[in-house]
Amino acid sequence: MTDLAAVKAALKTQRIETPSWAYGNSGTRFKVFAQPGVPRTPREKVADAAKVQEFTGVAPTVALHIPWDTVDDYAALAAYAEERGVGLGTINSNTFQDDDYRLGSICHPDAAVRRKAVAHLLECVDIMDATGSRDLKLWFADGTNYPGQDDVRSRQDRLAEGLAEVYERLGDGQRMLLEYKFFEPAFYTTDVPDWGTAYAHCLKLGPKARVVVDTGHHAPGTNIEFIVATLLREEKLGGFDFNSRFYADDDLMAGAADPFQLFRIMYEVVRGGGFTSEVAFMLDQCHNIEAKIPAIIRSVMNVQEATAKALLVDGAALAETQRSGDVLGANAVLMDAYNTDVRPLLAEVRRESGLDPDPVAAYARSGWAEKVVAERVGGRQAGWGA
Ligand code: PSV
Ligand code: MN
Repeated sequence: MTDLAAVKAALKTQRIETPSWAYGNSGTRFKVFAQPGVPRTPREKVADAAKVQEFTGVAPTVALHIPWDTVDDYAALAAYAEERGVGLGTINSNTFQDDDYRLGSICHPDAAVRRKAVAHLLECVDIMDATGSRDLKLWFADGTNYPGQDDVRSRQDRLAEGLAEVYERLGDGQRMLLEYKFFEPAFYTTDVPDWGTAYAHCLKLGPKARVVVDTGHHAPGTNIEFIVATLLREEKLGGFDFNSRFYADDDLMAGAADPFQLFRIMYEVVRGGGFTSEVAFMLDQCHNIEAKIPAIIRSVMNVQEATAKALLVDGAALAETQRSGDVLGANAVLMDAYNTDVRPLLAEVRRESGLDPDPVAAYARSGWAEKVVAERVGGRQAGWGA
């Protein structure tokens, strides 16, 4: 028997961070589609993120991406966010959109380029000081396209050296989250391709360095929940970038492609004691063809649904079936939780939190979409500018 009151209480403490770039225009390498009403400034992105928070109640922070969200005064941006009812969250670095980075950033063969990349990362920590952000999220596009192009081992040495310099700069309470991705944009070797590489670097760096699992960054068929369980056990799971994939790094809505996988991941999180603020639950998505704010609200709800199901797993019954070697019984305990329709439970949780039970409908009724389409005219819409 699961304690419903405890499940509800846990769901009320959940926090899911949304990414500023998900509010801007995005696309593929073939085309970035513009949508009316899309933010033109970091403030407008923050205003949209505040709407997601207003209707879901569990998305109180928005992650920034530097330089896409560069402003003159970060304290002022933080104050504006607070006024709107959200906070500024993780700072994401960008060492992949400059011509100098053609052969890599902190792994580049030229020390001058490496210095430039490290300087950017240090600047991101300065920004964290100003915004009060806890986490610096690092994803490196570094790698090679052809065998022999560069020395794979030396690139690891350069990576370690660059990371160590940034690690030293972290203040009390600040963390470095190292993200891995198995390929793209590099097609032969990637310098941080998997959790093992990220873990090895984080382990050497120290307790402030942790691994971030982007659910879209694995080869097809990878058992992501096993990685999650292992990283949690090693106290090295820093957070998630949730999104869905059918093929590669598709950046679709979390829980859209494989809700069962998301449930299995959340089960390991709950099981491993990771359902705490120590693990950052973030979205990393792009809404290329669908309306952005409702898609982000839907994604937040999908994560909530997977979490609710994970919390509903009857731990005692599972332990007993596992202990007695009851293979089918154990599987049934897990599937019972997964097959539960948790939408009424979440509607209740929302009602009890003073929210509309249907965040998507409430947002649609709010008129925000029409308002921003009318008001955000002129200027240059935000986009990832690929
Ligand atoms: C690129 O794959 C990526 O999606 C990474 O996952 C980062 O987290 C994100 O871009 C923002 O830089
Ligand atoms: Mn990511």
